[in-house]
Amino acid sequence: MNKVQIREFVMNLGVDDVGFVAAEDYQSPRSPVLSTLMPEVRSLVVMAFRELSTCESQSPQIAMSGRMDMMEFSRSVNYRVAGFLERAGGKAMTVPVSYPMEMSAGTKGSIGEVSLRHAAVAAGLGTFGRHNIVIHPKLGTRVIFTAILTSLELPSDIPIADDLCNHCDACVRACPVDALAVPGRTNVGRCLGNSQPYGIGGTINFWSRFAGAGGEERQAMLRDPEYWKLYQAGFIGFQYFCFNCLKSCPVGQ
Ligand code: B12
Repeated sequence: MNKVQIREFVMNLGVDDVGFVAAEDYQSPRSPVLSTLMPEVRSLVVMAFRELSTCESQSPQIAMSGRMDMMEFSRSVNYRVAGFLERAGGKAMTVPVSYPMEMSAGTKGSIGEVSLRHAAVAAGLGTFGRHNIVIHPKLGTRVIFTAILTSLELPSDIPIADDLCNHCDACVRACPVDALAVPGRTNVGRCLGNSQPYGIGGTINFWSRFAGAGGEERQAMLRDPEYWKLYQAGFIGFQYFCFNCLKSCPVGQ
């Protein structure tokens, strides 16, 4: 099984782009070592999915629904590509868009098992932009990644040497909480508070107040839209209320 055959299979599924990285060329200092996830890993197949125009909607419901459509498609693609690699004699393990993630005080729920940005850059699928996310040469910033870890030996694609960011700072200005003020470092706390108001922080805050509230106040809290939004986020998974740095980027649009 070679890269050309895998590429053909992946692209025929409707994926927007695919790249390859030998395990030794994947470097993400803060992420787990790949062999702790899969001792036999030799390479990664990294796939790029175009984010729909839904990300432009003022309605957070429509915006997140488009992301969920893409995530559902990417899960099915991950499973099918992993099956293809396993039928070819390799072992394969899928890496999701974002969750499940390790949730602990140590990582604060902000470190994935595999850093898909680092994998994408190493696979020649893009370069880091001023917004600290990856810009793809054709799709621009409107791109989401998944990956498959495999025991098949696949050589790395050539990383992109050009800087794909035009340094217009549109993303910096578009961030409502100034989380991109320092180049090369997203202020995670600020970004999280704004983009996932009903995530772990919002949930802890709500239930802490609930624990200290009296009977009537509790009744009122459960009838408040704040609780209804927490309830919805609870079964949706991570629910993003901000796509600004992604949608404001003019590259490729
Ligand atoms: C946790 C997480 C978050 C957290 C924390 C982010 C963080 N610190 O990494 C929060 C909630 C803040 C977040 C926000 C967003 N996220 Co997010 N997130 C993730 C997730 C699940 C894990 C990231 C991780 O492991 N980080 C920990 C380590 C790897 O990061 P780090 O080393 O601290 O970060 C370094 C890089 O940014 C790097 N870096 C920055 N610039 C440069 C330049 C060069 C040259 C180099 C080499 C490195 C480099 O250095 C940073 C500091 O060390 C990934 C999915 C995944 N499994 O990778 C998606 C992911 C990174 N998120 C993504 C997106 C789209 C978003 C948001 C736009 C939200 C949204 N609506 O979707 C915002 C963007 C915020 C921003 N502009 O930074 C996409 C990015 C796609 C892309 N085009 O790059 C990913 C890859 C999901 C996916 N499957 O595609 N995210």
